[in-house]
Amino acid sequence: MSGTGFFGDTAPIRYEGPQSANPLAYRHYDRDKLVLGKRMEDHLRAAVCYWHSFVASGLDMFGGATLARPWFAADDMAHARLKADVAFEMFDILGLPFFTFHDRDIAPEGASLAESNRNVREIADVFARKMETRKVRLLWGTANLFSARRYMAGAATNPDPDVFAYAAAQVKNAIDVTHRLGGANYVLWGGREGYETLLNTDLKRELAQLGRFLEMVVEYKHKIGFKGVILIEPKPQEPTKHQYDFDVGNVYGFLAANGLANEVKVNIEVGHAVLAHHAFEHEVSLAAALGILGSVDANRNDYQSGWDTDQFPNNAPELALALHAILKFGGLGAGGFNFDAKIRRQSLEPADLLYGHIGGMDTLARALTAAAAMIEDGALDRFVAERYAGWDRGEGAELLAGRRGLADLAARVERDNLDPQPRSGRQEYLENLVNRYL
Ligand code: XLS
Ligand code: NI
Ligand code: NI
Repeated sequence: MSGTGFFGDTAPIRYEGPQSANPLAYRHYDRDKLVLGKRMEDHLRAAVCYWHSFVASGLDMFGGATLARPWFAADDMAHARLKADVAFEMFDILGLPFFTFHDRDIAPEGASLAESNRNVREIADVFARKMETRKVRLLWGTANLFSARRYMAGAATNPDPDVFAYAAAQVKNAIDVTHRLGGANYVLWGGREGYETLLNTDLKRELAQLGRFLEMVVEYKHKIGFKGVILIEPKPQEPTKHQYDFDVGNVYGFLAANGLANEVKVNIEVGHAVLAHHAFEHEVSLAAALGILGSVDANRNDYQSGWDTDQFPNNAPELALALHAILKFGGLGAGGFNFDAKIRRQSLEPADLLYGHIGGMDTLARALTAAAAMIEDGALDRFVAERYAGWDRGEGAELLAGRRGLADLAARVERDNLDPQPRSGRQEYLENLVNRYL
């Protein structure tokens, strides 16, 4: 036993293959295995998130904390350091290449924002020292602009410009820290950027405020030379009734309206797609088509509950189509798969944190393998390519290029007595085909 002893004498998790019955081994995640010529680790770029693993206490609407953690004893810097020690011990055990955090996850709030920001920077120094001797890197940092009472009516979209200013000061510090730690991205999730009722809300103003805030973030990123990607994380509701960053399509419209579609991408969360009544692969494919696919928050939702249950992914067939879309797009680039997932409140043991991540990794690895088989076989992509082949040549291509107008088409259809014949979409055939790769 070494370090804090929180995980006892647990050795680093290794790949043991699908036959292994060891619950503390990867059965499918084989980090160096080449998939389509690239290491699994480099495809998935998986991250442990700080908030669910080291901050969440098991509390829900009907009951308090269930998880006992030594660093919950006091909300001070000493306990924040202990929390960091345990976090890095878990990164070592899991051997995943990245982590993510909110400013408020890592350090206690002080008596003023200056003190809070100082606390965050101090723990970031602790991280930086730990990262010197390790391979683990920061996938993204973010600021918590939703928990504190001051943000109850929004951060950037607050009716009070002082709250906007306070949020800006908090975000500046979080970007500085992310930059200093070499973060690959910076995330903005607008948990309170929305409204409860139009009776007290000036929606048009709030949208303008949100646009200006984002513009300031992009300006600042360039000013300090931060090379990471700015990501918006869409979510339709919860905590607010109506959230402005509803889904990928909404975020794209907002970015385009503010001239930021080339500057900002999206971090798509599986459970948020579900809350927006979309399939996850729809959100991924739409973002890829619009050129704003950035990163993924990997989790799953309970389909009956109607809220964001943030469970670890454990259904590979369900994720395979999204992985297929990501592979077709050429991968996530600077993005990755962040486990925005928490163990259940009855999962009391430290090992439960490991089981959640191990299962999540194996699920992603299986989905990746199936998606790679889809790509290698090519039958799915060929079917779609053939279905649209008419647009690649002749009049289809001329049309898209803008060289035909309504009158030209009307003349041709009448002249040739055109009578298009529908062709089967073959959904069942394709569904069966997908099942062969799983
Ligand atoms: C909440 C969001 C949050 C973001 C980071 O639903 O998923 O955890 O990922 O602020
Ligand atoms: Ni998330
Ligand atoms: Ni979420």
